[in-house]
Amino acid sequence: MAVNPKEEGQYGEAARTPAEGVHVAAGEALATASTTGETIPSPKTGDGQPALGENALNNSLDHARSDDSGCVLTTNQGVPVGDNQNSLKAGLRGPTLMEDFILREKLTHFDHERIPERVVHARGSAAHGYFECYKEQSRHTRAAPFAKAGKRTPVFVRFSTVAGERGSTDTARDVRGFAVKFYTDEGNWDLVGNNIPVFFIQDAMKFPDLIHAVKPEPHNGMPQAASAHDTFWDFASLSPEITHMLMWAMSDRAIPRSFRMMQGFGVHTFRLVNAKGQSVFCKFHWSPMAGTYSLVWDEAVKLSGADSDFHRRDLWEAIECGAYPEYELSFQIFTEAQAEAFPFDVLDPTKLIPEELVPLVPVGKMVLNRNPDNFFAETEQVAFCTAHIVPGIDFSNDPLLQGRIHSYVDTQITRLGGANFHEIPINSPLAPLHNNQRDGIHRQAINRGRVAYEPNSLAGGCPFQAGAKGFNSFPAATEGDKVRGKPEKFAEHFGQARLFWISQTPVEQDHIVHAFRFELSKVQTVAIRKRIVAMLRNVDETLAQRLADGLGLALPPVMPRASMLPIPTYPPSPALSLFFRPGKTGIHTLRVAILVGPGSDGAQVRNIYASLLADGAVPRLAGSHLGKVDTSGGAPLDVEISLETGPSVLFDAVVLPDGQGAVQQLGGDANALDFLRLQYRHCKPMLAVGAGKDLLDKAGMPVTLPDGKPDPAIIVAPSGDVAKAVAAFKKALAAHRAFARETD
Ligand code: HDD
Repeated sequence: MAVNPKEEGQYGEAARTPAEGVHVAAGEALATASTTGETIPSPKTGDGQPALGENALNNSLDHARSDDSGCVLTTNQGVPVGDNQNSLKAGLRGPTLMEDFILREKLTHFDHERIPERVVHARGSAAHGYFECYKEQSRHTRAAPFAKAGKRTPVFVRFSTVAGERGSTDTARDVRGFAVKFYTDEGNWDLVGNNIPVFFIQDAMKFPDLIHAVKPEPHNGMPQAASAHDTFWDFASLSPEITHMLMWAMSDRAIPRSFRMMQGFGVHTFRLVNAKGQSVFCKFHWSPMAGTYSLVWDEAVKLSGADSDFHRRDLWEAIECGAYPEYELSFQIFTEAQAEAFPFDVLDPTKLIPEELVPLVPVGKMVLNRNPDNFFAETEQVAFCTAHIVPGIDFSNDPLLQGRIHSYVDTQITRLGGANFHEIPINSPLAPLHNNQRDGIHRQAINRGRVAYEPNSLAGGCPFQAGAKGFNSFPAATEGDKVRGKPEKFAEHFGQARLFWISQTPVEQDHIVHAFRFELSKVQTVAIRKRIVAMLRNVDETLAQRLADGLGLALPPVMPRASMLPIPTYPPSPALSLFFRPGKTGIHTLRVAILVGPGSDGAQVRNIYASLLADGAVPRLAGSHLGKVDTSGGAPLDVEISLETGPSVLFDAVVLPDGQGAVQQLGGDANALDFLRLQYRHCKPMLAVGAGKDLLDKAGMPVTLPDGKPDPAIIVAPSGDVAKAVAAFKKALAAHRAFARETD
C-alpha cells in the first residue's frame, strides 16, 4: 500500500502504477510500525496538500515519462530484441560480427551515458513542488506567482554542495545551493540562491579564481569536497572581501542537519517592478518550517563514512512518507533612497541587510511534495540560470549578479550539449513558447511554416511582440565613465563580519573558532595561517586570539585595511543566530534509535515506539544484530537495524528501555557503547528507563552537566508508567540538542 494516499495521482494514469509487490515506497517502512503490526497514517507537515493532478508540471512531464512494465525489450529504433545475453559471433568460439547492430547500439549508448558535471554545485538533490501565494503583491510586483492569494505555481528545487564532485559526500563543510525554478504563467523564473545570505567575492571577475582555489588542488586532485587546504586559504587570506562569508562558512550553517532545515537566500539585491512600471529593491529569503538546525562537526565527519548520501536520503524519504518540506518566502523590500542611507552598499553581495533594519514580509510558502522520477533526466539535466527572470522581477547592478547573467546560460551549452537545453522536459516552460529561434543540435520542436523571421507579413506578423504586456527592463538611470573599479563602501570588509560574530550565541562562537582551527590546522603553509589570524583581528580580537592559541601562533600584527572609512558598528542581530528560527514541526521526521536486546521490556518498547511514531518521529529498533529478540513480556521484537550498519550519527536521539538481559548484551557490544558515547558527545537527547540507566553507566555517561545541574536532555525514569518521561524526552528532541553538555 502506498504510504502517501495522494501519490498515486501524481504519477499520471493508474496504468503506470507498478503492480502490487513490485515496488515498495521508501516511506512505507517508515509508516509501518513493525512492532505493533499496525499501519500508521503518514505524518504530514502543514496543510498544503495539493489536489490530485494539481501539480501542473506533473502533467507537462507526462509525455516524456516512460514505463517498461509489460513491454518487450527493443532497440532504440523500436525493433524487438530476441537475445539480450549474447553477442552475434561467427561460431560459438569465433569473433564477434561487425553486423551486430544490437550490440553496437547498446555499447555506443553506454559509452556516452555521462555528461560533464556542473563546474560548481556538481552534487545535488532535487524535488518537485509548488509555491503558494499568501496575499497578492501587485503593489510591488506584477510577477505571476504573486498575482493572487492562494495561487499555486509549480516549482522544481535543487539543493547542492558547491565544491565536491558529483559523487562526493553530502555532509562536507560547504555552502549549500538552494535553486528554485518557478514555472510561472509568464515563463520560467529561476531564483538561484544559497543557504547563506552573502558571498565570497564582490565581482564576477573573481569567480573562476575563487573556484580554482577551493576545488581539489590541480596537481594531485585533493582534497575532495573540502575547503581545508592551502590553495583555498591562500586565496582567502589575500582577499579580505571574503571575511564576512568566511564567518558564515565556518559556522554550523555550513553543515546543515537537513536540506529541510536550512534557510535560502537570493543573496543579491533584485528589483520588483509593478504593472505601473514602479520599482523597489528586494532581497529574497526562504525560511524552513522545520526550523534551522545543523550537525556538529565531529558528527558531519563521521556521517561522511556512515552515509555519504545523508542529505539526499533525508529529503527523499521525507517526501516519500508525506512529510513534505515547507519553506516560507519573504521579501525584504527597500527603496533606493533607503539604500543610500545604509552604511553598506546594497549592490555588494558580501553584505546583508539586517532583518532589524528592513523587516521580512512573508509572501507565500513552498511545499516540496514529489520526488523526481529519474535522477538524470530531472536532477542532473535541470538548468538554472539567473538570466531567467519574468515580468515583475529585474536585476540590480550588483557586479556579481551581472556576471552570473552570462555564466549560467553559457555553462549549459557545454554541459547539456547545445543551445536547445530549454527543450529538455524539466527545463521547458509551462508558458507557451513562440519565437524565431531555429535548429541547432538535438532540436525537438517541429516548427511549422516558412517564416522564421520578424518583421514578416507572410505569417501575419506572428509571433508578435508583447509590448507593454511583455518583459521590459526597468529603465534604471545609469551614469559615469567606463571604469574597472569598485564603489568606496565595497572596500569596507569587516563591519558585517563583526556583526555576525557578535550576533552568535557562545556555543555558535565556539564552533566558529573550532572550524577555523580545524581548517587552518590542515593548511601546511604557516604564513597563510598567520594572514588569516591577522585578518580576523579586524573582526574581533578575542576570536583572533583564540584562533592564534589554537594554532600555536603568536598574535600577528593586524592586517592593514583597504578602506579609510571607519568600520561601521551594528547592534547585534538576533536573527543571524541559528537558534532564532526553531522548528514549527515538533519531532516530525527526527530519527530515534531504541536499543533493544534479549530481555527488553517488550510492552514498554512498543508503547514508546508507538508514541514517537504518533508524533511523526521515525523510531527504529536497533540491536547488536538483525533478527528477533525475546522480551521480558509479550511477543518477541524484530531488530530493524544492526548497530554495525546504523551508527549513532544516523539518529537524532536514543532510548534505552528497561531490561537487564538487553543491558547485559549491549554493555558487551563495542558498537553499542560507541553509539552512546557519540550520542552524548553530539549533545543528543537520551531516555533511559529502569535498567536502561545501567547502560549509560557502562558507557561512562554522566547524567549531570559539568556544573552538577541535571542534563536537560538526559531523561532517566524508573520502569512502570513512562508517559511523563516520554513527554520530557519529546520536548528535548524537539529542541534537537542540549549544547550545555558539550565537551568538545
Ligand atoms: Fe553560481 C551553479 C548559486 C555565484 C556560476 N550557482 C550554481 C548553483 C547554485 C549557485 C545554487 C547550482 C544550480 C543547480 O542546482 O543546478 N552562484 C550561486 C550563488 C552565487 C553564485 C548564490 C552568488 C551569490 N555562480 C556565481 C558566479 C558565477 C557562477 C559569480 C560566475 C560568474 N554557478 C555558476 C555556474 C553554475 C553555477 C558555473 C555551475 C552549473 C550551472 O551554473 O548550471 O554557471
